[in-house]
Amino acid sequence: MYPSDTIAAVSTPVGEGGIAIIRLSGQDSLCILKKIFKRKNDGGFLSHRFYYGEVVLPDSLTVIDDAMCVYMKAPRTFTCEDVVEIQCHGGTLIVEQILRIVILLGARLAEPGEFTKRAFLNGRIDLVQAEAVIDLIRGKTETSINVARQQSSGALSSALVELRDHIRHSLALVEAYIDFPDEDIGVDDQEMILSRLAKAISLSDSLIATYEEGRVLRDGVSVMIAGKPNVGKSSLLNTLLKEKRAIVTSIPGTTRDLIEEVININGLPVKLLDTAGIRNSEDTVEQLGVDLALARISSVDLILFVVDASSPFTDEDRHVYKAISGRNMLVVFNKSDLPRISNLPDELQSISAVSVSTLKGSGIDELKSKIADTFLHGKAIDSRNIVFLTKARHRDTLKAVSAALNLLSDSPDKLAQSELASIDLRDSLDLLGNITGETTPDDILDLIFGQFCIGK
Ligand SMILES: Nc1nc2c(ncn2[C@@H]2O[C@H](COP(=O)(O)OP(=O)(O)OP(=O)(O)O)[C@@H](O)[C@H]2O)c(=O)[nH]1
Ligand SMILES: [Mg+2]
Repeated sequence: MYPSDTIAAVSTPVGEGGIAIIRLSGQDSLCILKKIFKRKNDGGFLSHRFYYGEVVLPDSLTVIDDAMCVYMKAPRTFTCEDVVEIQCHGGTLIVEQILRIVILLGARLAEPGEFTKRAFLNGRIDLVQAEAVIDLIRGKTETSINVARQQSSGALSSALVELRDHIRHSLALVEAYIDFPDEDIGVDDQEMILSRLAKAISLSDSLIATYEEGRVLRDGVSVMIAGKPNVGKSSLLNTLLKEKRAIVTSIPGTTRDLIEEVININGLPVKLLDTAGIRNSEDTVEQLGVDLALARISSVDLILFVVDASSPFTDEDRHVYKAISGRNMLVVFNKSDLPRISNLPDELQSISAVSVSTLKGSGIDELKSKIADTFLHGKAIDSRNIVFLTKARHRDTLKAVSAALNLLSDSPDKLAQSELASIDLRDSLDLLGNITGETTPDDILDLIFGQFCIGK
Protein backbone atom coordinates (compact mmCIF):
# COMPACT_ATOMS: atom_id res chain seq x y z
CA MET A 1 0.00 0.00 0.00
CA TYR A 2 0.97 3.60 -0.57
CA PRO A 3 2.14 5.98 2.21
CA SER A 4 -0.70 6.77 4.52
CA ASP A 5 -0.48 10.57 4.49
CA THR A 6 -3.37 12.64 3.22
CA ILE A 7 -3.01 14.79 0.11
CA ALA A 8 -5.05 17.78 -1.01
CA ALA A 9 -5.30 19.93 -4.11
CA VAL A 10 -7.64 22.13 -6.08
CA SER A 11 -8.95 19.90 -8.86
CA THR A 12 -10.54 22.62 -10.97
CA PRO A 13 -8.58 25.08 -13.17
CA VAL A 14 -6.90 28.09 -11.60
CA GLY A 15 -8.88 31.36 -11.77
CA GLU A 16 -12.43 32.50 -11.31
CA GLY A 17 -15.26 30.07 -11.94
CA GLY A 18 -18.77 29.22 -10.79
CA ILE A 19 -17.50 26.56 -8.45
CA ALA A 20 -14.13 25.09 -7.52
CA ILE A 21 -13.43 21.62 -6.16
CA ILE A 22 -10.91 20.90 -3.45
CA ARG A 23 -10.06 17.24 -3.24
CA LEU A 24 -8.50 15.26 -0.41
CA SER A 25 -7.34 11.67 -0.41
CA GLY A 26 -5.98 9.66 2.50
CA GLN A 27 -6.94 8.43 5.93
CA ASP A 28 -7.34 11.88 7.55
CA SER A 29 -9.74 13.17 4.89
CA LEU A 30 -12.91 12.59 6.90
CA CYS A 31 -11.39 13.91 10.13
CA ILE A 32 -10.35 17.13 8.38
CA LEU A 33 -13.76 17.48 6.76
CA LYS A 34 -15.47 17.18 10.15
CA LYS A 35 -13.34 20.02 11.53
CA ILE A 36 -14.08 22.50 8.75
CA PHE A 37 -17.51 21.62 7.38
CA LYS A 38 -20.55 22.51 9.48
CA ARG A 39 -24.11 21.49 8.62
CA LYS A 40 -27.36 22.73 10.14
CA ASN A 41 -28.33 19.30 11.47
CA ASP A 42 -24.99 18.19 12.74
CA GLY A 43 -25.06 14.53 11.72
CA GLY A 44 -22.21 12.42 10.45
CA PHE A 45 -21.20 11.97 6.85
CA LEU A 46 -22.50 8.93 5.00
CA SER A 47 -20.33 7.71 2.16
CA HIS A 48 -21.09 8.88 -1.37
CA ARG A 49 -23.70 11.44 -0.25
CA PHE A 50 -23.74 15.15 -1.04
CA TYR A 51 -24.13 17.56 1.87
CA TYR A 52 -24.84 21.28 1.98
CA GLY A 53 -23.23 23.39 4.70
CA GLU A 54 -20.55 25.95 5.54
CA VAL A 55 -16.79 25.78 5.43
CA VAL A 56 -15.48 27.36 8.64
CA LEU A 57 -12.21 28.18 10.37
CA PRO A 58 -11.82 25.31 12.85
CA ASP A 59 -11.03 27.47 15.91
CA SER A 60 -13.30 30.49 15.58
CA LEU A 61 -15.95 28.82 13.43
CA THR A 62 -15.83 31.94 11.22
CA VAL A 63 -17.63 31.12 7.98
CA ILE A 64 -15.45 31.15 4.85
CA ASP A 65 -18.00 30.01 2.30
CA ASP A 66 -21.17 28.01 1.92
CA ALA A 67 -20.43 24.86 0.05
CA MET A 68 -21.30 21.28 -0.85
CA CYS A 69 -19.21 18.30 0.10
CA VAL A 70 -19.04 14.61 -0.47
CA TYR A 71 -17.18 11.99 1.54
CA MET A 72 -16.31 8.76 -0.24
CA LYS A 73 -15.19 5.90 1.94
CA ALA A 74 -12.33 3.66 0.82
CA PRO A 75 -12.03 1.53 -1.18
CA ARG A 76 -14.88 2.53 -3.51
CA THR A 77 -13.07 5.69 -4.65
CA PHE A 78 -10.75 6.79 -7.44
CA THR A 79 -7.65 6.39 -5.27
CA CYS A 80 -8.94 3.41 -3.24
CA GLU A 81 -8.45 5.66 -0.18
CA ASP A 82 -10.90 7.83 1.74
CA VAL A 83 -11.68 10.79 -0.51
CA VAL A 84 -13.37 14.10 0.27
CA GLU A 85 -14.43 16.69 -2.27
CA ILE A 86 -15.52 20.18 -1.28
CA GLN A 87 -17.35 22.28 -3.83
CA CYS A 88 -17.05 25.94 -2.93
CA HIS A 89 -17.47 29.19 -4.86
CA GLY A 90 -14.84 29.52 -7.54
CA GLY A 91 -13.13 32.71 -6.36
CA THR A 92 -9.36 32.40 -6.11
CA LEU A 93 -9.21 33.72 -2.56
CA ILE A 94 -11.85 31.38 -1.11
CA VAL A 95 -10.21 28.38 -2.72
CA GLU A 96 -6.78 29.36 -1.42
CA GLN A 97 -8.13 29.90 2.06
CA ILE A 98 -9.83 26.50 2.24
CA LEU A 99 -6.76 24.76 0.87
CA ARG A 100 -4.54 26.50 3.42
CA ILE A 101 -6.74 25.34 6.32
CA VAL A 102 -6.82 21.81 5.03
CA ILE A 103 -3.02 21.83 4.89
CA LEU A 104 -2.82 23.32 8.42
CA LEU A 105 -4.98 20.44 9.62
CA GLY A 106 -2.45 17.91 8.40
CA ALA A 107 -2.97 17.32 4.71
CA ARG A 108 -0.07 17.72 2.31
CA LEU A 109 -0.25 19.56 -1.02
CA ALA A 110 -0.55 16.89 -3.72
CA GLU A 111 2.08 16.60 -6.43
CA PRO A 112 1.00 16.67 -10.09
CA GLY A 113 -0.93 13.51 -10.91
CA GLU A 114 -0.65 12.17 -7.38
CA PHE A 115 -4.32 11.19 -7.09
CA THR A 116 -3.99 9.11 -10.25
CA LYS A 117 -0.65 7.76 -9.03
CA ARG A 118 -2.31 6.55 -5.85
CA ALA A 119 -5.07 4.91 -7.89
CA PHE A 120 -2.28 3.08 -9.74
CA LEU A 121 -0.17 2.21 -6.67
CA ASN A 122 -3.23 0.96 -4.82
CA GLY A 123 -4.05 -1.36 -7.73
CA ARG A 124 -7.25 0.36 -8.79
CA ILE A 125 -5.97 0.91 -12.34
CA ASP A 126 -2.85 -0.21 -14.18
CA LEU A 127 -0.27 2.13 -15.68
CA VAL A 128 -1.84 1.99 -19.15
CA GLN A 129 -5.14 3.18 -17.69
CA ALA A 130 -3.43 5.86 -15.61
CA GLU A 131 -1.63 7.20 -18.66
CA ALA A 132 -4.91 7.29 -20.56
CA VAL A 133 -6.37 9.66 -17.95
CA ILE A 134 -4.07 12.40 -19.18
CA ASP A 135 -5.11 11.71 -22.78
CA LEU A 136 -8.75 12.00 -21.73
CA ILE A 137 -8.08 15.40 -20.20
CA ARG A 138 -6.10 16.62 -23.20
CA GLY A 139 -8.17 14.96 -25.97
CA LYS A 140 -8.79 17.43 -28.77
CA THR A 141 -11.45 15.65 -30.79
CA GLU A 142 -14.25 13.19 -30.05
CA THR A 143 -12.19 10.49 -31.74
CA SER A 144 -9.08 11.10 -29.66
CA ILE A 145 -11.23 11.02 -26.53
CA ASN A 146 -12.80 7.72 -27.64
CA VAL A 147 -9.32 6.25 -28.06
CA ALA A 148 -8.31 7.46 -24.60
CA ARG A 149 -11.54 6.11 -23.11
CA GLN A 150 -10.84 2.69 -24.62
CA GLN A 151 -7.49 2.69 -22.84
CA SER A 152 -8.71 4.11 -19.57
CA SER A 153 -11.52 1.57 -19.42
CA GLY A 154 -8.97 -1.24 -19.70
CA ALA A 155 -9.41 -2.46 -23.29
CA LEU A 156 -5.69 -2.25 -24.06
CA SER A 157 -4.89 -3.70 -20.63
CA SER A 158 -7.09 -6.73 -21.44
CA ALA A 159 -5.23 -7.30 -24.69
CA LEU A 160 -1.95 -7.13 -22.76
CA VAL A 161 -3.26 -9.60 -20.17
CA GLU A 162 -4.13 -12.01 -22.99
CA LEU A 163 -0.62 -11.59 -24.37
CA ARG A 164 0.90 -12.15 -20.94
CA ASP A 165 -1.18 -15.30 -20.43
CA HIS A 166 0.21 -16.87 -23.59
CA ILE A 167 3.75 -16.20 -22.36
CA ARG A 168 2.95 -17.41 -18.85
CA HIS A 169 1.50 -20.65 -20.15
CA SER A 170 4.64 -21.23 -22.21
CA LEU A 171 6.76 -20.49 -19.17
CA ALA A 172 4.79 -22.96 -17.04
CA LEU A 173 5.39 -25.69 -19.62
CA VAL A 174 9.09 -24.83 -19.76
CA GLU A 175 9.54 -24.68 -16.00
CA ALA A 176 8.16 -28.18 -15.51
CA TYR A 177 11.50 -29.31 -16.97
CA ILE A 178 13.75 -27.01 -14.93
CA ASP A 179 14.41 -29.65 -12.28
CA PHE A 180 15.61 -32.05 -14.97
CA PRO A 181 18.35 -30.05 -16.65
CA ASP A 182 19.63 -33.04 -18.64
CA GLU A 183 16.28 -33.68 -20.19
CA ASP A 184 15.10 -31.83 -23.32
CA ILE A 185 11.62 -30.34 -23.37
CA GLY A 186 9.28 -32.95 -24.87
CA VAL A 187 8.23 -32.59 -28.51
CA ASP A 188 4.53 -32.27 -27.64
CA ASP A 189 5.25 -29.56 -25.10
CA GLN A 190 7.46 -27.78 -27.61
CA GLU A 191 4.54 -27.82 -30.06
CA MET A 192 2.26 -26.31 -27.44
CA ILE A 193 4.81 -23.64 -26.59
CA LEU A 194 5.26 -22.80 -30.26
CA SER A 195 1.53 -22.44 -30.72
CA ARG A 196 1.28 -20.10 -27.70
CA LEU A 197 4.25 -18.08 -28.92
CA ALA A 198 2.67 -17.73 -32.36
CA LYS A 199 -0.49 -16.36 -30.76
CA ALA A 200 1.48 -13.95 -28.58
CA ILE A 201 3.54 -12.71 -31.55
CA SER A 202 0.47 -12.22 -33.70
CA LEU A 203 -1.29 -10.30 -30.92
CA SER A 204 1.65 -8.01 -30.25
CA ASP A 205 2.20 -7.41 -33.96
CA SER A 206 -1.43 -6.48 -34.47
CA LEU A 207 -1.21 -4.02 -31.57
CA ILE A 208 2.02 -2.54 -32.95
CA ALA A 209 0.26 -2.06 -36.30
CA THR A 210 -2.28 0.28 -34.69
CA TYR A 211 0.39 2.67 -33.42
CA GLU A 212 0.72 5.09 -36.35
CA GLU A 213 -3.02 5.74 -36.39
CA GLY A 214 -3.25 5.76 -32.62
CA ARG A 215 -0.50 8.34 -32.37
CA VAL A 216 -2.06 10.73 -34.87
CA LEU A 217 -5.46 10.34 -33.22
CA ARG A 218 -3.97 11.21 -29.84
CA ASP A 219 -1.40 13.87 -30.72
CA GLY A 220 -2.86 15.15 -33.97
CA VAL A 221 -0.81 16.23 -36.95
CA SER A 222 0.67 19.50 -38.14
CA VAL A 223 -0.23 20.72 -41.60
CA MET A 224 1.51 23.71 -43.18
CA ILE A 225 -0.08 25.85 -45.86
CA ALA A 226 2.73 26.98 -48.17
CA GLY A 227 3.01 28.68 -51.55
CA LYS A 228 4.13 31.86 -53.25
CA PRO A 229 2.43 35.13 -52.22
CA ASN A 230 -1.20 35.82 -53.10
CA VAL A 231 -2.26 32.29 -54.08
CA GLY A 232 -4.88 32.19 -51.31
CA LYS A 233 -3.11 30.49 -48.39
CA SER A 234 -4.72 32.65 -45.72
CA SER A 235 -8.06 32.33 -47.50
CA LEU A 236 -7.65 28.56 -47.27
CA LEU A 237 -6.89 28.76 -43.55
CA ASN A 238 -9.98 30.90 -42.98
CA THR A 239 -12.17 28.58 -45.05
CA LEU A 240 -10.97 25.46 -43.18
CA LEU A 241 -11.42 27.24 -39.85
CA LYS A 242 -14.77 28.73 -40.89
CA GLU A 243 -13.72 32.08 -39.47
CA LYS A 244 -11.83 35.16 -40.58
CA ARG A 245 -8.69 34.42 -38.63
CA ALA A 246 -6.00 35.69 -41.03
CA ILE A 247 -5.92 38.93 -43.00
CA VAL A 248 -6.66 38.43 -46.68
CA THR A 249 -5.87 41.12 -49.29
CA SER A 250 -5.01 41.20 -52.97
CA ILE A 251 -1.57 42.58 -52.06
CA PRO A 252 1.15 39.92 -52.34
CA GLY A 253 3.06 39.61 -49.08
CA THR A 254 0.11 40.19 -46.75
CA THR A 255 0.92 37.47 -44.22
CA ARG A 256 4.16 37.97 -42.35
CA ASP A 257 3.79 35.80 -39.32
CA LEU A 258 3.05 32.16 -38.61
CA ILE A 259 -0.60 31.65 -37.73
CA GLU A 260 -1.47 28.42 -35.92
CA GLU A 261 -4.96 27.05 -35.31
CA VAL A 262 -6.23 23.58 -34.42
CA ILE A 263 -9.18 22.11 -36.29
CA ASN A 264 -10.91 18.77 -36.37
CA ILE A 265 -10.74 17.03 -39.73
CA ASN A 266 -12.83 13.84 -39.77
CA GLY A 267 -11.90 13.15 -36.15
CA LEU A 268 -8.23 13.97 -36.61
CA PRO A 269 -6.84 16.89 -34.56
CA VAL A 270 -4.99 19.01 -37.12
CA LYS A 271 -2.74 21.95 -36.31
CA LEU A 272 -2.94 24.25 -39.34
CA LEU A 273 -0.11 26.65 -40.03
CA ASP A 274 -0.62 29.62 -42.35
CA THR A 275 2.67 31.09 -43.53
CA ALA A 276 4.09 34.06 -45.38
CA GLY A 277 4.22 33.60 -49.15
CA ILE A 278 7.67 32.18 -49.90
CA ARG A 279 9.78 34.46 -52.12
CA ASN A 280 12.95 36.54 -51.86
CA SER A 281 11.77 39.88 -50.57
CA GLU A 282 13.46 43.25 -50.19
CA ASP A 283 11.09 44.01 -47.33
CA THR A 284 12.83 43.08 -44.05
CA VAL A 285 9.63 42.21 -42.19
CA GLU A 286 8.27 40.08 -45.02
CA GLN A 287 11.62 38.29 -45.34
CA LEU A 288 11.55 37.48 -41.62
CA GLY A 289 8.12 35.91 -42.14
CA VAL A 290 9.46 33.90 -45.09
CA ASP A 291 12.37 32.68 -42.96
CA LEU A 292 9.93 31.57 -40.25
CA ALA A 293 7.98 29.61 -42.86
CA LEU A 294 11.13 27.99 -44.29
CA ALA A 295 12.26 26.98 -40.82
CA ARG A 296 9.07 24.99 -40.22
CA ILE A 297 9.12 22.96 -43.42
CA SER A 298 11.14 20.11 -42.00
CA SER A 299 9.09 19.67 -38.84
CA VAL A 300 5.51 19.49 -40.12
CA ASP A 301 3.70 16.26 -41.00
CA LEU A 302 2.17 17.49 -44.26
CA ILE A 303 2.47 20.52 -46.54
CA LEU A 304 -0.41 21.87 -48.60
CA PHE A 305 1.37 23.37 -51.60
CA VAL A 306 -1.07 26.05 -52.75
CA VAL A 307 -0.92 27.06 -56.41
CA ASP A 308 -3.07 29.65 -58.17
CA ALA A 309 -4.91 27.62 -60.83
CA SER A 310 -5.93 30.75 -62.72
CA SER A 311 -2.38 31.83 -63.56
CA PRO A 312 0.61 30.01 -65.00
CA PHE A 313 3.01 28.05 -62.82
CA THR A 314 5.92 30.49 -62.42
CA ASP A 315 9.51 30.50 -61.25
CA GLU A 316 8.22 31.69 -57.89
CA ASP A 317 6.10 28.51 -57.61
CA ARG A 318 9.12 26.49 -58.63
CA HIS A 319 11.17 28.23 -55.93
CA VAL A 320 8.60 27.18 -53.31
CA TYR A 321 8.51 23.65 -54.67
CA LYS A 322 12.28 23.40 -54.39
CA ALA A 323 12.11 24.40 -50.74
CA ILE A 324 9.45 21.80 -49.89
CA SER A 325 10.31 18.94 -52.26
CA GLY A 326 10.88 15.63 -50.58
CA ARG A 327 8.33 16.43 -47.88
CA ASN A 328 4.92 14.82 -47.53
CA MET A 329 2.79 17.07 -49.73
CA LEU A 330 -0.60 17.67 -51.36
CA VAL A 331 -0.96 20.17 -54.20
CA VAL A 332 -3.94 22.50 -53.78
CA PHE A 333 -5.10 24.31 -56.94
CA ASN A 334 -6.90 27.32 -55.57
CA LYS A 335 -9.12 29.84 -57.39
CA SER A 336 -10.74 27.06 -59.41
CA ASP A 337 -13.76 29.36 -59.83
CA LEU A 338 -11.68 31.25 -62.41
CA PRO A 339 -10.69 29.87 -65.85
CA ARG A 340 -7.90 27.37 -65.35
CA ILE A 341 -4.47 28.21 -66.72
CA SER A 342 -1.91 26.66 -64.46
CA ASN A 343 -0.23 23.52 -65.64
CA LEU A 344 1.99 21.60 -63.32
CA PRO A 345 5.47 20.76 -64.56
CA ASP A 346 6.16 17.06 -65.09
CA GLU A 347 7.92 16.46 -61.80
CA LEU A 348 4.78 17.51 -59.92
CA GLN A 349 2.29 15.47 -61.93
CA SER A 350 2.59 12.42 -59.71
CA ILE A 351 1.72 14.30 -56.50
CA SER A 352 -1.80 14.00 -55.19
CA ALA A 353 -3.75 17.20 -56.02
CA VAL A 354 -7.11 18.78 -55.22
CA SER A 355 -8.87 21.71 -56.90
CA VAL A 356 -10.57 24.13 -54.55
CA SER A 357 -12.06 27.58 -54.52
CA THR A 358 -11.90 29.23 -51.15
CA LEU A 359 -14.13 31.92 -52.59
CA LYS A 360 -16.95 29.49 -53.45
CA GLY A 361 -16.09 26.85 -50.84
CA SER A 362 -15.82 24.14 -53.48
CA GLY A 363 -13.41 21.20 -53.16
CA ILE A 364 -12.91 21.79 -49.43
CA ASP A 365 -14.55 18.53 -48.34
CA GLU A 366 -12.41 16.60 -50.81
CA LEU A 367 -9.31 18.37 -49.49
CA LYS A 368 -10.26 17.45 -45.91
CA SER A 369 -10.75 13.81 -46.88
CA LYS A 370 -7.38 13.77 -48.61
CA ILE A 371 -5.68 15.26 -45.56
CA ALA A 372 -7.29 12.64 -43.29
CA ASP A 373 -6.50 9.83 -45.76
CA THR A 374 -2.85 10.81 -45.79
CA PHE A 375 -2.65 9.80 -42.14
CA LEU A 376 -5.38 7.19 -41.80
CA HIS A 377 -4.80 5.56 -45.20
CA GLY A 378 -8.40 5.77 -46.27
CA LYS A 379 -9.66 3.68 -43.36
CA ALA A 380 -12.72 4.78 -41.43
CA ILE A 381 -11.79 5.14 -37.77
CA ASP A 382 -13.62 2.80 -35.45
CA SER A 383 -12.40 4.59 -32.36
CA ARG A 384 -15.04 3.08 -30.10
CA ASN A 385 -14.26 -0.54 -30.86
CA ILE A 386 -10.63 -0.81 -31.85
CA VAL A 387 -7.82 -0.75 -29.32
CA PHE A 388 -5.03 1.59 -30.41
CA LEU A 389 -1.50 1.93 -29.18
CA THR A 390 -0.81 5.64 -28.77
CA LYS A 391 2.51 5.79 -27.00
CA ALA A 392 5.98 5.19 -28.39
CA ARG A 393 6.99 3.58 -25.09
CA HIS A 394 4.28 0.94 -25.49
CA ARG A 395 5.09 0.34 -29.14
CA ASP A 396 8.84 -0.01 -28.57
CA THR A 397 8.32 -2.40 -25.69
CA LEU A 398 5.93 -4.58 -27.68
CA LYS A 399 8.40 -4.61 -30.55
CA ALA A 400 11.07 -5.90 -28.17
CA VAL A 401 8.66 -8.57 -26.84
CA SER A 402 7.72 -9.65 -30.34
CA ALA A 403 11.37 -9.80 -31.41
CA ALA A 404 12.36 -11.87 -28.36
CA LEU A 405 9.50 -14.32 -28.87
CA ASN A 406 10.29 -14.62 -32.58
CA LEU A 407 13.90 -15.38 -31.79
CA LEU A 408 12.88 -18.08 -29.34
CA SER A 409 10.38 -19.76 -31.64
CA ASP A 410 12.94 -19.71 -34.46
CA SER A 411 15.65 -21.47 -32.48
CA PRO A 412 14.88 -25.16 -31.86
CA ASP A 413 17.96 -25.53 -29.65
CA LYS A 414 16.81 -22.93 -27.16
CA LEU A 415 13.27 -24.20 -27.27
CA ALA A 416 14.45 -27.63 -26.22
CA GLN A 417 16.41 -26.39 -23.20
CA SER A 418 14.29 -25.35 -20.28
CA GLU A 419 16.81 -22.98 -18.67
CA LEU A 420 17.51 -20.98 -21.83
CA ALA A 421 13.88 -20.81 -22.85
CA SER A 422 12.75 -19.74 -19.39
CA ILE A 423 15.20 -16.81 -19.35
CA ASP A 424 13.81 -15.47 -22.62
CA LEU A 425 10.21 -15.91 -21.50
CA ARG A 426 10.83 -14.25 -18.16
CA ASP A 427 12.54 -11.32 -19.89
CA SER A 428 9.50 -10.90 -22.14
CA LEU A 429 7.17 -10.93 -19.14
CA ASP A 430 9.29 -8.26 -17.45
CA LEU A 431 9.10 -6.12 -20.58
CA LEU A 432 5.32 -6.42 -20.62
CA GLY A 433 5.26 -5.48 -16.96
CA ASN A 434 6.99 -2.24 -17.93
CA ILE A 435 3.93 -1.23 -19.92
CA THR A 436 1.33 -2.15 -17.35
CA GLY A 437 3.36 -0.89 -14.41
CA GLU A 438 4.34 -4.03 -12.50
CA THR A 439 8.03 -3.63 -13.33
CA THR A 440 8.21 0.00 -14.47
CA PRO A 441 11.24 1.76 -12.95
CA ASP A 442 10.47 4.61 -10.55
CA ASP A 443 12.07 7.29 -12.73
CA ILE A 444 9.74 6.39 -15.61
CA LEU A 445 6.76 6.48 -13.24
CA ASP A 446 7.83 9.93 -12.05
CA LEU A 447 8.10 11.11 -15.64
CA ILE A 448 4.65 9.79 -16.50
CA PHE A 449 2.84 11.23 -13.50
CA GLY A 450 4.82 14.48 -13.70
CA GLN A 451 2.97 15.30 -16.92
CA PHE A 452 -0.35 15.51 -15.08
CA CYS A 453 -1.85 18.66 -13.71
CA ILE A 454 -2.05 19.19 -9.97
CA GLY A 455 -5.33 17.91 -8.58
CA LYS A 456 -5.71 14.99 -11.00
N1 LIG B 1 -11.22 34.20 -57.36
C1 LIG B 1 -10.68 33.76 -56.24
N2 LIG B 1 -9.92 34.59 -55.50
C2 LIG B 1 -9.36 34.10 -54.37
C3 LIG B 1 -9.59 32.79 -53.93
N3 LIG B 1 -8.91 32.60 -52.80
C4 LIG B 1 -8.28 33.77 -52.51
N4 LIG B 1 -8.55 34.68 -53.43
C5 LIG B 1 -8.05 36.05 -53.49
O1 LIG B 1 -6.64 36.03 -53.64
C6 LIG B 1 -6.06 37.13 -52.95
C7 LIG B 1 -5.00 36.65 -51.99
O2 LIG B 1 -5.56 35.89 -50.98
P1 LIG B 1 -4.79 35.55 -49.65
O3 LIG B 1 -5.57 34.51 -48.95
O4 LIG B 1 -4.45 36.78 -48.91
O5 LIG B 1 -3.46 34.92 -50.27
P2 LIG B 1 -2.12 34.49 -49.50
O6 LIG B 1 -1.58 33.33 -50.25
O7 LIG B 1 -2.37 34.28 -48.07
O8 LIG B 1 -1.20 35.74 -49.74
P3 LIG B 1 0.09 36.21 -48.90
O9 LIG B 1 -0.27 36.24 -47.46
O10 LIG B 1 0.35 37.56 -49.43
O11 LIG B 1 1.17 35.27 -49.21
C8 LIG B 1 -7.23 37.85 -52.25
O12 LIG B 1 -7.61 38.93 -53.02
C9 LIG B 1 -8.30 36.80 -52.21
O13 LIG B 1 -9.60 37.37 -52.20
C10 LIG B 1 -10.44 31.96 -54.74
O14 LIG B 1 -10.71 30.79 -54.46
N5 LIG B 1 -10.94 32.50 -55.86
MG1 LIG C 1 -1.60 35.14 -46.37
